[in-house]
Amino acid sequence: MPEKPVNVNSQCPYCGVGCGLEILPPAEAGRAVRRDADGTPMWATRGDRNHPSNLGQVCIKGATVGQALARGRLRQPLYRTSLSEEFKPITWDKAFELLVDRIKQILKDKRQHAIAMYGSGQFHTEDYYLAQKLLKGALGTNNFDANSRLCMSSAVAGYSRSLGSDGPPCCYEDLDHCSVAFLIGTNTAECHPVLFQRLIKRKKRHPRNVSIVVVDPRATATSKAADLHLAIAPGTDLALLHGIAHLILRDTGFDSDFIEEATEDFAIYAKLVSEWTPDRVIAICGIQESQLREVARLWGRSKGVLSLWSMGVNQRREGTAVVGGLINLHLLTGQIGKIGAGPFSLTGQPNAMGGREAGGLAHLLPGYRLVDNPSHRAEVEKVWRMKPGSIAAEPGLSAWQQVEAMEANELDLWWVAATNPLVSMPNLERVKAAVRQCPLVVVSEAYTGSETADYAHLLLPAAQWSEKAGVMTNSERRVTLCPAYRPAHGESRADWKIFAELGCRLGFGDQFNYSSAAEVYSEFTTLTKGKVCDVSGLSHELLQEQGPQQWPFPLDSEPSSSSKRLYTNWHFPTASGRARFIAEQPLGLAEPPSEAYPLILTVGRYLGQWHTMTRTGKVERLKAMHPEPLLEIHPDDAERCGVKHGNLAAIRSRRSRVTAKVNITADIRIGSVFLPMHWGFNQDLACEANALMHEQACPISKQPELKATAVVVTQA
Ligand SMILES: Nc1nc2c(c(=O)[nH]1)N[C@H]1C(S)=C(S)[C@@H](COP(=O)(O)OP(=O)(O)OC[C@H]3O[C@@H](n4cnc5c(=O)[nH]c(N)nc54)[C@H](O)[C@@H]3O)O[C@H]1N2
Ligand SMILES: Nc1nc2c(c(=O)[nH]1)N[C@H]1C(S)=C(S)[C@@H](COP(=O)(O)OP(=O)(O)OC[C@H]3O[C@@H](n4cnc5c(=O)[nH]c(N)nc54)[C@H](O)[C@@H]3O)O[C@H]1N2
Ligand code: SF4
Ligand SMILES: [Mo]
Repeated sequence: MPEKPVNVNSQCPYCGVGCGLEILPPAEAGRAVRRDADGTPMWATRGDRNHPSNLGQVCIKGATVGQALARGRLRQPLYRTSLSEEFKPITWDKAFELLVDRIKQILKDKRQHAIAMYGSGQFHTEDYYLAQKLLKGALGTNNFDANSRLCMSSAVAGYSRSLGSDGPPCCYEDLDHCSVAFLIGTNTAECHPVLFQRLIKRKKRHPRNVSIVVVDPRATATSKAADLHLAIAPGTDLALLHGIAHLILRDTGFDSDFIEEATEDFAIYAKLVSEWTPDRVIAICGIQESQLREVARLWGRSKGVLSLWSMGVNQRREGTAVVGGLINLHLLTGQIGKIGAGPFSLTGQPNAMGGREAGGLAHLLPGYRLVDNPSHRAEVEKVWRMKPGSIAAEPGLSAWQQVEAMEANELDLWWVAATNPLVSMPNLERVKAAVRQCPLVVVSEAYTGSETADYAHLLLPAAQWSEKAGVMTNSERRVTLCPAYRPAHGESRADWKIFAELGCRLGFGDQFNYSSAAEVYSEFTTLTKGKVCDVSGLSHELLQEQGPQQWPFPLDSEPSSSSKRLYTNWHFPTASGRARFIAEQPLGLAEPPSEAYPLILTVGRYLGQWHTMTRTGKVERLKAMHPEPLLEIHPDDAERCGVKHGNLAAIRSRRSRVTAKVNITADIRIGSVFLPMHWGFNQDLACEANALMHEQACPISKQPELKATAVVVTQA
């Protein structure tokens, strides 16, 4: 065991709901021991009744995670000098020597910005934190970005612009109290199932107390439970939000006390939305006026409006503006900082929130600090015990900028950890060509066979969740300790340990000398003192003894006494203390349909699969749920394109072509088609949806528009 197990409760390592799991040892009284293919005993999981975030509930992924941990693991470091060679095993010692030699050479040439790391919301906070200290502190480059750039960065930017800081202000209990749940760009039923069930249970018990509105171009398992489904045209969300505001203002549903006391820039916003008349909005969005009126009535006249959003909003070239547009409605109606109300981003990955706290994006530093703020840099350097000026003053390369840098031969070392970008990045053919040009590609990975490993020179075996201790923060700002309860496979090591060892070997022995993850966490928490995301009162020990805790949790807080909601006093962390209205004109899609590419492809998720399927693809029950990727297409479009149900179709964009079996369904809007993101090029039924997608991104959040690209569909 890497570390002594501290208890057998943990947080689910899949989605950002962050359910508490109770872990049952293989030989739990009276149960037959299930064994994996390699004979490893399998641990079972069930919902933890004492975890406040899920109260014992769990979905099929969390319930089967134990079956995904041991199969097909990477067990030792592998190396090859060029991609045309086979990998050969090397020792950790050799692997570190190789890294140290290369990095020292790069630093000697003053090319520190030729090093970049691409990390993940599936890191534990300790992994994230030491990656920041290694890159931004020891190496002097801010080129650390994470897959959160493809996921939550529009939410981060949107919260910061409107409210003055990142940080979702709500909690899951708000689902039990809201009178309207406004679900926009989220297929909650499949992607955040335990939260969805909580809402549905309430709706069934008290159907008149809560209305559910879903905004999604597709009919999904989520929209099927809604009172009102607005199947808007893809990319028209901001027009819709302005249209709702227009009617709220006109029909006096707004909260003038709140606007006056707690906001700024209202006049300019009111002027902008006055242009967004119902006629204009319904024409752009493709909905009926009665639907628009109904949703505006619900917003303007209800006690508590809770809006939930995810990738349909964030993955837009105007993602930050759409988040702003949504928060505007909360400010306009005073629906924030109170029970059952507020703008609530549903985080995708289990620790994307912890990543934000630890500064895990190229423009951030730990404790919600910013790279381009000199006093923030100085505060961090002090805690890191690094020379003043160690942290570079400019933000580093974002995810896509790292690809562009490889294209321009500006990166000498690209290190990918806990993400599989050769499936999940947009414009995959361009990514492949760029990565091939990078002289040293390092991939830290838990399993064999990932697509990104095919492009690696040095492959480092990672100990994953269950084999390493660490903490994760879920969507409602709740921090859970995830103990190590299984031995690591082969020679695999925790990501933070790899970063710490490299730091020591690069000559920063004092700064990277940690004996446990608890010690790493303890240093991190000091950097959050006095910040919005204050966790200075937390420690592994406290979390182990008292269970999961929500932040803010300043030093000397009483366990479970922390505030459940932010901004209850109407005071916001902006310069003026007021929240800001954001007035942006809608832009629509970066790549709208055309004569040659008449359909809009959107790419998303299936309930039983997780991303690139390195784990869920190994669980029989989940495989049986979704045996193959399907192209969803409306009957009218299918007829026009000449494709038949169950046959193969070819889907072509300006960048590439893929094939998939056709599923003709009236659930999808005419003019839109859908593919899942899960099947990368190493899967038996490969369907590289992201080879089709473009990389154009929101200029503020730099989050690519992974939800829409123009395609043409024909018979394969
Ligand atoms: N089962 C499962 N659950 C997961 C994951 C997983 O891989 N599998 N991944 C996790 C992660 S990291 C994330 S980020 C979340 C993502 O969670 P979600 O965002 O809920 O999931 P997606 O399927 O990516 O997209 C959500 C919906 O956006 C809609 N959409 C597309 N275009 C538009 C548009 O223009 N406007 C609007 N309003 N909607 C649009 C799509 O039709 C889709 O139904 O899920 C998390 N949970
Ligand atoms: N078109 C389109 N593209 C998308 C999206 C979309 O909706 N549409 N969604 C985007 C979003 S929101 C996301 S979050 C990304 C997700 O995309 P990825 O992050 O690429 O997907 P994962 O399969 O979760 O990759 C995680 C990898 O880390 C490995 N791993 C697991 N645990 C550990 C560990 O502890 N340490 C290490 N080193 N490795 C580990 C896993 O085996 C796996 O290979 O995809 C993005 N791409
Ligand atoms: S809802 Fe999310 S966190 Fe909860 S068990 Fe399912 S995948 Fe895990
Ligand atoms: Mo995500």
